[in-house]
Amino acid sequence: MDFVKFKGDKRVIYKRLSILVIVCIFILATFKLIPNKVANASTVDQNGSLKVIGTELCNSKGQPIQLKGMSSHGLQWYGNYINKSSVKALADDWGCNVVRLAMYTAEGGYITNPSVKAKVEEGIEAAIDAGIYVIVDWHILSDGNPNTYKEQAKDFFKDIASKYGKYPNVIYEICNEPNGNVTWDRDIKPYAEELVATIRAIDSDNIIIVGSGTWSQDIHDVAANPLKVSNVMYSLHFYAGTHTQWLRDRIDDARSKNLPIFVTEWGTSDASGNGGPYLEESKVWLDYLDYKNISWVNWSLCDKNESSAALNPGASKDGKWSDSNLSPSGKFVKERIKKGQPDRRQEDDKNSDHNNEDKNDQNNDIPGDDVTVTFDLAHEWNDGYKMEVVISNKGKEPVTQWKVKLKKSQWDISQLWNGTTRIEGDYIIVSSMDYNKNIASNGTVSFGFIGKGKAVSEPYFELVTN
Ligand code: DCB
Repeated sequence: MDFVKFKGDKRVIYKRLSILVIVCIFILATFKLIPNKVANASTVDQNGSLKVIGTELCNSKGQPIQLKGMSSHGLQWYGNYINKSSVKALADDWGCNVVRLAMYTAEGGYITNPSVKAKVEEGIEAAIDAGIYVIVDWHILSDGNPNTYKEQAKDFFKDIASKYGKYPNVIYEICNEPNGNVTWDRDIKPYAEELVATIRAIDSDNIIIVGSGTWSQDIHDVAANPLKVSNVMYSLHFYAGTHTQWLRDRIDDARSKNLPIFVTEWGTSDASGNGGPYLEESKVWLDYLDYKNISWVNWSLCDKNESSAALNPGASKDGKWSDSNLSPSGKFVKERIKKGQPDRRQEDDKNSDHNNEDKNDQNNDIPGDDVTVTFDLAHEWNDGYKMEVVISNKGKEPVTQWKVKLKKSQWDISQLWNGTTRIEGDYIIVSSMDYNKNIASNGTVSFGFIGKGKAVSEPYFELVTN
């Protein structure tokens, strides 16, 4: 047999092959064609340019994304806590996918001390290096009317957009907290229109976030008269000791009017930045924001002796913080950021028995078919959950279109992505989008949704392909 004859030469062939392999490795290594370590794809590598679809902040594929991270304190005071190594620690150790750079205009900030802009640029570059999103915050506060320094704001954002607008990382926040005798219709909206036009002349698509009256709580005024531009969101700020259910209700109202909300600043303290920390109410707030998939950024990364500060006095500036360097607020917030990152789910699974893959995954093969549908409970809250549905084509032929039929009685879906839905009698029909209708042989696609209440453990479904 040919095979037996070949067997006689095998050792020689293996020897030659192994010499060849060694030579190849040597050449590849010499010319640095083999990376020392394959780096994990960063948040921004994975999600790219953000866009706003309806009320949702979405990644470049149109999937909703929730950003969570820390805000600096005033950079003129606590800028030392923003540098390459601290921002990398926020990304890697805390799981932050966003950082906010609070550049005060007044109180010794940019207007009298323009050199603080160098810190903003250092922070942007640190975020780009760490692969996370970065909010450039024009932090008006004691200067309650954004028009006070409008010309300076335009020049500032022109410069930032020219230098960094090409990076998907950058998000512009054009007026932190208007307050005092200012109204949306008369003061803030015209300011925002002018700033948006200024930024859009240079950067056509990065997200712009706009504040509202009463320290960015008056989103109802915005919902009644929003800007007519794309990729714009509106900030909502809260402090757990001061703002409670009534402000969450206001978010629900605004979202029902299609207003996209981003919590670019919140604290565990009262509205002064001190008092408390009110961790019970903070938990209610964060559960609510997770449930609604609303992005948030916590005030603040500094070691000031106030309860909203995440670090204890004297904590180092380089991000190497032990637990004893974290304040009660810092510990609570870090925990919540880590917990909420979907790419850390496997780690979390080890510590939680209710999130067990085997129990929650329903892998139901269709008899006589090579395409499977898997329901994966990605997250659970008290009164809701996030479900990922993966359709895998294990056959040799590509699938060119698919539909999944679900039972209406089993789900109370509040939002769904990567598919379109329609109701047919007792069923919800989820159909493919243009961009995910094809499933190659051995390929997968997925859609996902947020549901209210408890997820059923053995969902009914029917799959229709091609
Ligand atoms: C916001 C500001 C932020 C401020 C925090 C907490 O202000 F955006 O700059 O941070 O919320 O008040 C605090 C710092 C202090 C610092 C002070 C002044 O934590 O260390 O001394 O800024 O620079 C808000 C938010 C809400 C309300 C009031 C304020 N409110 N406020 O609802 O009444 O007056 O600053």
